[in-house]
Amino acid sequence: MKSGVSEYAQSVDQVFMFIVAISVLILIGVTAAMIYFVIRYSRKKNPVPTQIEGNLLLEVTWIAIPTLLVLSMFYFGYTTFTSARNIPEGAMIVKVTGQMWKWGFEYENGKRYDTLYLPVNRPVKLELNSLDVVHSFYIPAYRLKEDLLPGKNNYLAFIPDKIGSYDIACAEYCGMRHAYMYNTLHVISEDEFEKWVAVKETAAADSAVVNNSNTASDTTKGAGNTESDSVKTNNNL
Ligand SMILES: [Cu+2]
Repeated sequence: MKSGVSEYAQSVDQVFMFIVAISVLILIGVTAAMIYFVIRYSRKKNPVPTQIEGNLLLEVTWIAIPTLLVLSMFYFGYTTFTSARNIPEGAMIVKVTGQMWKWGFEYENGKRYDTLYLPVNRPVKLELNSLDVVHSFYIPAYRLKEDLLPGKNNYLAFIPDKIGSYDIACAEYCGMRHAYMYNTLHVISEDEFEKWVAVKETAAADSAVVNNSNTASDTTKGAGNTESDSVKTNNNL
């Protein structure tokens, strides 16, 4: 597994490894006990079975240990999860719109674009909305995923702390071209971002967000999105 890029992603990985480790230990323990009992208490070695009832120590042990294990998984999972729900102070807001089958991004100054650009180390809150069906905004490298539901405001908060380009995918089956609903998150330096966000973009943005009625022509446009994005981007930077 490739390690995550942000602090949050690393804690998600740690929770994941913690749960895997517990599961592996349980698997080994249960399998070993099972093999031991099968051999030790086979008909040959133990022809007359004994019925054991009311062993308090055994009962307390098998209630206490699994309860503690499950609670510890919940604790680590929950504390990590809340860090993606707490909006850091001074977070920049970007409105993310999902529609069949593309993403649109709108910045605080009204600039709209069809690719996500974020300045490194600045906290961001992504406000997620869908124009049609349920989509799911997913950035694997940041271990972030949240559903977009029509008529409901959802959000994600995080700090993009490493410059680079990362995949964005739709993680909820949303129709015929769901598999093509990819995009890119570009984390760039603060200077570059200021320059980029100052350039008013209209054409790309409008086609990315506004059009909702023309599903048929969207399909053909959707296929070329990524290429034209990168060309436009280079011009702007
Ligand atoms: Cu989708």
